[in-house]
Amino acid sequence: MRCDKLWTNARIATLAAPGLGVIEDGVIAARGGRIAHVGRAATAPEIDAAETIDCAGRWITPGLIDCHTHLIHGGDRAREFEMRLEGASYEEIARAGGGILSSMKATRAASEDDLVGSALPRLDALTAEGATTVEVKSGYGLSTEAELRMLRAARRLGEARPVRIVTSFLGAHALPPEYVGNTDGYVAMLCDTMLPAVAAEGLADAVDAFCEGIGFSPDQVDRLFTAAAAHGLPVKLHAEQLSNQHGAALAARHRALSADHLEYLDADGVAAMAGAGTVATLLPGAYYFMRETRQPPVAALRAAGVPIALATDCNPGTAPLTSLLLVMNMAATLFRLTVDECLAGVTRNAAMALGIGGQTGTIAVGKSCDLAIWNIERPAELVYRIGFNPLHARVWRGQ
Ligand code: DI6
Ligand code: FE
Repeated sequence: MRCDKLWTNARIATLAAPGLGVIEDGVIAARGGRIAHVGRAATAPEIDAAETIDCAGRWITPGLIDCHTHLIHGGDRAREFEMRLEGASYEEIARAGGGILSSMKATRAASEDDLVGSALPRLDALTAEGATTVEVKSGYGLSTEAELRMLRAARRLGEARPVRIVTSFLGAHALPPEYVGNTDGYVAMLCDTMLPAVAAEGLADAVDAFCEGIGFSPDQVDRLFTAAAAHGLPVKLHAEQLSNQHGAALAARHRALSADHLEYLDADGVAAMAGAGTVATLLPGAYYFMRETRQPPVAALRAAGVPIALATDCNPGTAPLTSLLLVMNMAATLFRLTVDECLAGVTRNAAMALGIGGQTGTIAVGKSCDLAIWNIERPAELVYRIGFNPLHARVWRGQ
């Protein structure tokens, strides 16, 4: 067979079979940006490659996927972090005009170029650790014009760098000041004006919301999700982060791609997610940064066969984090995920959480040739080390 590129002498964690789907002494061939062959060298067909890369025994995993970020935002909240260290709570800061609303002000004041420019270093930090797909949410604009600007900036990230950007419209992130006392009015505007404008420009790949006592109620989210379906857009939800609003079950009723956070998820929510094939996206960086103590029900998710994804939640308020390697270590240390679960969480299951499991997330014939090549002796090292980056090379769409 003919191909563009051939990687030889590799140890491969394909994530395409139970466990890590390991192939010792493996080869991967790419043609037209897709994987044309993967398997053991001993049983490989004759391959005529334009370029051959000897991996010298290095490990190859699927390119990593960060399936939940708020990468685009104006400003930062380092001062609020200091206030929290001095004893103020997240809620107190929010009530004093800080929190999501302070990021909203900075985001509204930023041009599209500003938003792209400030997000690129964060994106570069993720890709420097092998990320080949990154989800980016809106949600700090909270007006039609500013939400569109955020999503256009997000799309531009994917033109500025060799990485797949998947966008989520998170207009239902917080109540903007213009609608104080009128949350239902804001939700109606989301459904009738903002979402149609976003959909008309093709700026969102999914619709997300923050279902919480301090966010939007299940009823309000239900209205938004019904409108999303009318536009043919899949949904996902920030659910059960600070309290149990039964948001995950609501998300499952709407066949959500994922429900995210889930510290307060109950047994009914787990069962609903299992029944709907909704991925559980855990965000240990936010749990750590907010010094949460309530753990997501990992054992129940496992027992029910709910796929678990992991992501940074990169955002200025609760997770100023741009390392999927650190996320894996946190998931193992704080939530007791296994090494295999951590790796599946930032590859195969993260792709499912974005609805692109058929395109990427495992090393299998026909998928996009998205790879991370590592200077490690065993996969556990990717989860074990803290603050050390063993990436040797990153391949996106065969390049
Ligand atoms: N949950 C979170 O933890 C973040 N957003 C959300 O819906 C917080 C975002 C922020 O504080 O800026
Ligand atoms: Fe989030």
